[in-house]
Amino acid sequence: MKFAPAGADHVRNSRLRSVRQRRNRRTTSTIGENERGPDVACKAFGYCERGVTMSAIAKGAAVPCRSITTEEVDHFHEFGWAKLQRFVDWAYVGILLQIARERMGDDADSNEGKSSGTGTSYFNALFTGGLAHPELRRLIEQVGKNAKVLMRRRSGIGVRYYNDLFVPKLPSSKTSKHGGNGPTAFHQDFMNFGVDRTGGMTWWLPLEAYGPDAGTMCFVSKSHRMGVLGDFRTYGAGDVFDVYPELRDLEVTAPMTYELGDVSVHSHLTIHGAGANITDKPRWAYMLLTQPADACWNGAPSPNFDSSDMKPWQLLDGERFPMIG
Ligand SMILES: O=C(O)CCC(=O)C(=O)O
Repeated sequence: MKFAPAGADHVRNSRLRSVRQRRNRRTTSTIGENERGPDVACKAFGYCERGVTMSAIAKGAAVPCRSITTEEVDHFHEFGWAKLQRFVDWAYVGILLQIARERMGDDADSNEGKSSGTGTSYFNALFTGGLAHPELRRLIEQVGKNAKVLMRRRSGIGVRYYNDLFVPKLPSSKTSKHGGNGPTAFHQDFMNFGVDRTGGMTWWLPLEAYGPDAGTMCFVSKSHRMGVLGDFRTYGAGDVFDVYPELRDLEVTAPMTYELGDVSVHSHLTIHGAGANITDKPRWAYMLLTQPADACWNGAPSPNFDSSDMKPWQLLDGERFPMIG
């Protein structure tokens, strides 16, 4: 699927330049934490300024993604992860890729900032602010409904938005401004998120078809049953297998092959990793993270949200963490 007509690179580049210039003119306070809400975020992320994105959206499909099946739910609970084939509509995948390129450049390395708190060699992470984008929000809410089904809480507890990010992995053969051009060491996400309970999950959407050469996800099946295994920053030069060799008794999947629209979803307790991207192009991906609706802040600072006005054990709620399922 093509979203930029042939020969339109200069148009895209000049658009990227003008978005950058506009962003440079803003002071930090104009997009600061005091100003919240979709309109402010929409301005901050520049979505309202991008007519081309909106016209691509207008051509998009009515339903961003399909519903998860019972077999997929069972697989997720058994193994801690599931691959959902043809889950997202191709038009939406294209929209995401276009937005990602506009924000990060065609090389996925031309963004001005890097979202903190992410492994520097893993990917060049940039928070997307998707709640502020009407069409992305539709995808987020549709995924949220599926996340509730997938979480399968007997009390019927729903799901909240936690974060969404672009996570391109840059080619390992090239130098990069933002890092993000190495392998993703095997790790568990849970300790990174400042929450008091499990049920969180990451929906990982590749924005093109990719195989192992691009550095795709691998999962340690059933590792979600092994409890909390520490934060990856404490492993030094090694990974979670060095600290918990018993994980070697479990099956590690081969790196996934994703066709366009395929997605994987993993529990925040599931150990996962990815190889380096040995192709000469960025491996574009988008991640949406969800949490159970009753998740509370555990009091530990998290690089994923601003807790300066929060009290330990308060519910993660409000506009920052809206219900999506
Ligand atoms: O994109 C990757 O390589 C890894 C993603 C990841 O580590 C995560 O979903 O927590």
